[in-house]
Order: sequence, then structure tokens, then C-alpha cells
Amino acid sequence: MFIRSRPARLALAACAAAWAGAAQAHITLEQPRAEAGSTYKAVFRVGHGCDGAATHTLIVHLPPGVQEARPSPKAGWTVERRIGSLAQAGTSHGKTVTEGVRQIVWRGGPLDDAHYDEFVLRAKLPEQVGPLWFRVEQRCEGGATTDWAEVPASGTSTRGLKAPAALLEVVPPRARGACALKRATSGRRRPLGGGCDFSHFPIPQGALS
Ligand SMILES: [Cu+2]
Repeated sequence: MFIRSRPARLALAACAAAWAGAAQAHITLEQPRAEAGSTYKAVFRVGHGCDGAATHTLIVHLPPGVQEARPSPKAGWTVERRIGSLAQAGTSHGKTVTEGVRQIVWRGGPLDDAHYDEFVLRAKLPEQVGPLWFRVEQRCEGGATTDWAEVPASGTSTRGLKAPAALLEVVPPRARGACALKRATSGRRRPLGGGCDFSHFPIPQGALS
């Protein structure tokens, strides 16, 4: 990881002190858990800038096995998909693919340090269960940069890391029926946790009040 300016380091220290859990700060995913093989909507939450400087660029690096990433356009920002060779070959519509989207770049804003925003993409997750770490480069006015790229030596705790990558835990797929029922009875579009990705299921008529 690279934290290029001393002020940025100080800001991170302050950030860590302010948020003992650190879950609300830094750059994190709104839904930290999703089913293997599902289509996942990644919402990257940007909690602050770089040492008070406004953010003008966000680069999300897609972990190996994450395929077909499609970013949501965002007012005031341009979006670019960077294509490259895949660390592991994938399949798309029954064909083997060796190239794909490796990075998504948003440029614009700037997003003031005092403000909060979200950056969204959708992608297909690998079939393997386990942690996926999304490296995110945050570039700010005045040349400050934070590279959210730190990964713990083992496990998934980001405690003590100054600039952790954004963590997604890929969990085993649940029985589809159980998730559909959960959706119908909960009346919610959003997953309740536990890896149900409700985007796979039609909403039964009258299920939502
Ligand atoms: Cu932070």
C-alpha cells in the first residue's frame, strides 16, 4: 500500500481513532456479504477525502474471479472500464473468456472531504467461497492519494490496518426457495443478511406493502 503524503497518514490515524470499529469510515462496501456465483451490486461508500482534500478520482480494482463488471453512471462523474487479461479465465454465455474488465475508474466531483458519496457497480462473483478484497485508489486534489489496498496476513479482520482494501465475504449459495420466501415475507428488496441476493427473485404480487 502507498500513502503518499504525511498529512494523509495523519488523517488516517485520526480516522482510526475516531472510529474504533472503522466500519463506517474508510472505503467500505454497503453489503459485505454475497452468495458465490451471484450477480452482486457493489456499493462503495466513500467516508472522507484525503487529509481534508476533496476526492476527484476513484479507481476500483476488481479481484480475480469477479467478472463482467458494469458501473453505474454517476452525475458529475465520468466512468471508464479498463479492460485487461484476467488472472483466471472465466466463462460468459458458455464461452471461455480471458479478457475482461479489471478496473473501473470514476473521475469528476470533486467530492468534498466533508461530504459522503457512493459509487456503484454490478458484477458476477466467482463460485469460490471466501474473502474477496477490492483495492480502491482514492485520488484527491493537491496530489494526495490513498491506496486502500491493505489485506490482513490471515483472516478478515481489518483491525490495525491503516488503509484496508474493501472486503466482501463470498458465502455459499443458499437454497433459492428459502431466499425467495424470505423476500416475500420480509417485504424488503434488500437482503436481510446471510447471503440472500434478492435481485434473483421476482417479487410475488402483493408481497410488498
Ligand atoms: Cu477512513
